[in-house]
Amino acid sequence: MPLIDTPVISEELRERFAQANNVLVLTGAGVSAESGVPTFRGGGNTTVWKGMPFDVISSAGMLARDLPAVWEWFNYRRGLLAALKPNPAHDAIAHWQTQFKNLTLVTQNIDGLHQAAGSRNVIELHGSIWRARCFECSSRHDARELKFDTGVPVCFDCGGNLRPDVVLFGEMLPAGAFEAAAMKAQTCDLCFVIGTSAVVYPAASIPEIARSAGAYLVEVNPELTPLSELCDEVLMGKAGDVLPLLDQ
Ligand code: BV8
Repeated sequence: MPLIDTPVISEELRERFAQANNVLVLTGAGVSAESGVPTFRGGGNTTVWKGMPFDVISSAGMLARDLPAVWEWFNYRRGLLAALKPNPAHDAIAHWQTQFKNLTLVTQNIDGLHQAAGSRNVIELHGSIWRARCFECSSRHDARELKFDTGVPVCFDCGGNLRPDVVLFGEMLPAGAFEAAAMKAQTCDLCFVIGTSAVVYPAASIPEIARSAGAYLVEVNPELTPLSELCDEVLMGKAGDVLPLLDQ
C-alpha cells in the first residue's frame, strides 16, 4: 500500500458537514481493517479459504452442499474477531450519531464492531457473524453459545439445524434492510462511503441512489473504486486517519 499522506478536507465538505441534518454512512471491510480484520479484496487479491475464493465458501450453493464446511469458515473468522476492538473510524462514526439530527449507518460488515463502538440502530445488510438462525423455525441464537460436537449446531427450540445468520452470495438480504437503507439514501443531504470496494450488489447501489437523489457523495478509501468517479469528493486515506479530521 503506497505511503498515503492524509487528504485535505475541502471547505465545501466542512460546510456541508456542519450544516447537514440527514447523513447516511455505508461501510465495508476497510473500516475494520485498522482493527485487524482482514479485508476481502485488499491489495488486489481475493481472500481464499482452503482453496476456495470467499464468494464460493460464502455462497448459498456451498450451504446446500456442505453446511459443516460453511460453519468451519465462520467459526474460524469468529475466532479471529473475538479479540479485536473498534478503531478510531468506528469511534468517529459512533460519535456522529450525536452530531447529526438523522444519522443512518448501513454496513456490509458482519463483525459487530460498529455496535461495539457504541453505534445504535445499525442496518446490517449482510447479517452478523455473532448470530445463528434455524433452518426450520427461523429463530435466532447467539453464536457464542453454540455446541459444535456434530459439526452442525442444532436449534434449542425445535432441534432443527442452525446456519450462520449472514447473507451468503445468491441469497436475499434480510427483509426490509435494503429497503430501509434505500429510503434513507433518497432523503440524505450527505452520504459517506467508507472502506468498500463497491462491487457487491445491491449494497453498492445505495450510494448511487443517494447521489441521484442529490446528496453530496464522499468516498473514504486509500484506493480508487468503481464508485470514485460518481463521488463529489474522494478522500484517499485510511478511515482511522481521515474520519477524525472531520470533527476538527
Ligand atoms: C443477491 C456476508 C438477490 C458473508 C457478503 C448485480 C451485478 C452483479 C452481481 C450481482 C448483482 N446483483 C447480485 C449479484 C450477485 C452478488 C454480487 O454482488 N456479486 C459480486 C461479487 C459481483 N450479490 C449477491 O449475491 C447478493 N444477493 O443479490 O440476492 C438474489 C437472490 C437470489 C436470487 C436472485 C437474486 C448478496 C451479497 C452479500 C454476500 N455476503 N458478506 C461473508 O462475510 O462471508 S458480501 C461481503 O463481500 C461483504 O459483506 C461485502 O459486501 C463484500 C466485500 O466487500 P467490501 O466490504 O467492500 O470489502 P473488500 O475487501 O472488497 O474492499 C475493502 C475496501 O476497503 C477496499 O476498497 C480497500 O481499498 C479499502 N480499505 C482497506 N483498508 C482501508 C480501506 N478503506 C478505509 N480505511 C482503511 N484502513
